[in-house]
Amino acid sequence: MVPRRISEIDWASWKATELATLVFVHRDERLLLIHKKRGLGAGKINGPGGRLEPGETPEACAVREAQEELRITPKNLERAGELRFQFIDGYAIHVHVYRATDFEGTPTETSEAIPLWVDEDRVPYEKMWADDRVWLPLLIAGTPFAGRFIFDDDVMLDHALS
Ligand code: 8OG
Repeated sequence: MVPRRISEIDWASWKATELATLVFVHRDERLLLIHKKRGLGAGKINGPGGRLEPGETPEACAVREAQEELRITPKNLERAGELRFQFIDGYAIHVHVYRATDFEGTPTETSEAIPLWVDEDRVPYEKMWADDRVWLPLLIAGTPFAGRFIFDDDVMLDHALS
């Protein structure tokens, strides 16, 4: 059966196809976002991030992805929350989300992303993944979160947040 509701999945035995990270630099009431040029979610606004390489820790992945996508090194990463996504085609991704208040380097456009600073109260949710408006306000407020989501392509069918 293809699950379309959160309650139809046994989350205790749920396994992700892939692990990934996101990192949001949050400084002076602004967030450093990216216009993503390629990969899953190309064309959307997001935070820098991507999938783990073999043997890599989530934190190391978050730093590497920010370096590759924006040429910056985020400093003093804090765990902000985690997100579990089940797509109805069977793909599943588990995302560890980090927040950083400092970074080294200058945000620079790369082949993967264009940097974008936004005011924390003007986040362009209409250009982001549908779930982001559920949990990004918690990251901005400094409240830990754990979210579970079911997607059909990029349409969010159901979610639960704790
Ligand atoms: O390697 P690639 O860049 O394609 O990895 C996918 C990235 O997209 C990874 O950083 C995790 C992130 N991502 C999802 N789903 C969602 C989502 O619903 N919201 C946000 N903000 N990011 C997501 O895979």
